[in-house]
Amino acid sequence: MITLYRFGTHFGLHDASPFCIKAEVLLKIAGLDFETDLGGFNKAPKGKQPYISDDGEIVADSTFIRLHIEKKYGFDFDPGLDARTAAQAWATEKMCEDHLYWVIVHERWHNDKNFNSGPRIFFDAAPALIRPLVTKMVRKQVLKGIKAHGLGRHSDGEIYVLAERAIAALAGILGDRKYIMGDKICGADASVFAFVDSISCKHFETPVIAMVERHKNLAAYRDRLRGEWFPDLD
Ligand SMILES: N[C@@H](CCC(=O)N[C@@H](CS)C(=O)NCC(=O)O)C(=O)O
Repeated sequence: MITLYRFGTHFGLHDASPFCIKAEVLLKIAGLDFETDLGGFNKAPKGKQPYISDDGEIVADSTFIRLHIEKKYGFDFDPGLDARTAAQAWATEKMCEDHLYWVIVHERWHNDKNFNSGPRIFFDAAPALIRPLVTKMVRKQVLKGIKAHGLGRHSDGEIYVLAERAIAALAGILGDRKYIMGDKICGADASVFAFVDSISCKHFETPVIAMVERHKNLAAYRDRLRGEWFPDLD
């Protein structure tokens, strides 16, 4: 049996973490049975979620989860894609994960209003006496991480310029296709869906939402895939 360790449903998203949404969608695309555990963060081998336990074998990181599924179950996440399209699929998902991800983190953790209505809830379980200190410390660490990546060194305006280009690139790649690389679903769809859904989450106040909504094809793709994979969400 496979157990997927993730954070949980928050902010109207299937998971607060786009990587956890991606991992779950990968398991669903592959048609594997799995159960979910929302209490495994303190045992996460890389200090991050998602990770899975597959009959006791621990695999951490959404991309290594994909590689594990490919290897152990012989599942092809790039069905029928030629080498160039498969390469584009990989580059597209990594743009989401290594670039757009940091826009999401910035919008949720840097902006006070969004932080207070969002990530602050992660600290509700901390003892009241130390909660403010822990919250402040972790927030500071996360903001340091955005700076270390590089995105956090830009002004808000500059970050939005970059976000807009990346979102336009996704919409351009999608065009009038059903899925990101064609008429068949592929591994990159798990990532593109997860990041587009997360970055346009209406729980938060950010101009990035309008950037997604302007691209009717991308917004429709997000809504359709959300309905397919997470029909129980609002
Ligand atoms: N490369 C990892 C990234 C996972 C990741 O960044 N997870 C974040 C949530 S979005 C996390 O667990 N953060 C907790 C922490 O850093 O303390 C993957 O693809 O799974």
